[in-house]
Amino acid sequence: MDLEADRKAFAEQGYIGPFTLWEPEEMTAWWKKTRKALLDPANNARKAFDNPVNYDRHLDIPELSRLITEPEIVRRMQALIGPDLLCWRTEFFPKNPGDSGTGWHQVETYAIGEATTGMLEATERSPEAPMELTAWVAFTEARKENGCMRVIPGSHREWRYDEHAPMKWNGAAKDNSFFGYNYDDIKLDKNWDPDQENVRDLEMRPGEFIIFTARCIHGSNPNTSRRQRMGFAIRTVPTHVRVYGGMTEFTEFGHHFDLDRHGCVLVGGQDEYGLNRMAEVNAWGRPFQPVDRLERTA
Ligand SMILES: O=C(O)CCC(=O)C(=O)O
Ligand SMILES: [Fe+2]
Repeated sequence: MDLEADRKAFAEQGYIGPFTLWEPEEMTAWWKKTRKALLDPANNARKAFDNPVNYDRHLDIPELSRLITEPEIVRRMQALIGPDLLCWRTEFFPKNPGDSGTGWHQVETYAIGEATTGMLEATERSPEAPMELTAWVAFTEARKENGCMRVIPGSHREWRYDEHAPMKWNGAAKDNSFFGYNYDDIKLDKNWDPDQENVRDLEMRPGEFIIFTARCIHGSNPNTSRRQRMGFAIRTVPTHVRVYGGMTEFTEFGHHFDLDRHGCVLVGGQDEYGLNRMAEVNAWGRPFQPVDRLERTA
């Protein structure tokens, strides 16, 4: 791991990678086994949310509980936004054959859709440093033809969208919308066209991952192939960020989410702030295993 090179690349591009977490055969076998857990009704009863989009299954599927603390991922994230890190959300991003691409978007506090206040609030702020990261792990092959991620390198330095302006959900993911929301509605300069920028496709083999700030404008290609693409997003914040402050529920993508059983997971370092409700163990009673604390670097 060359963390110094990572920091440099991240400052320039807003993302780093792809890196290899596991070899393709290993990931393919792991995912074949793990995906069954998604369908198991016993697991379903333990879900943190009753929702059709499978948020936060790391709280109830042991394989995913372990994945979020993989040192290959966490150590790289620590080098970018600090040693004390919480995982506040995970999400599956399937693209089935025929699915449209994910439209360009840019967020930071996760004020998505109708919401005008974010789900994340930094209590300590250095405007230069992003306050959130996502590791997007390829559970399957992700090629241009089956919907790999794409980014606009360097776009994290300039706001092109007003993330706190409300958007209407139109019920369907189509025409490069963001699962039914259209970020064109909240573009700051209506004449600016993301497709005219220097777009980079991030093709990955099964078992590879990237790390990015959601401030870096990103989306994905349509799946024009016959193979599913499956990505898994691990979202983290430093411990000084308040997650879901004061919220007990929210509505997103036409679905209702109850936060009763939500907890953040410490994935690295320690939590000296105590701002958030924490999940110490997964639904099977297994403690989460944060990676060793890294030395703070000046
Ligand atoms: O996988 C996709 O299509 C989009 C992923 C994304 O927007 C994210 O992880 O924040
Ligand atoms: Fe995103």
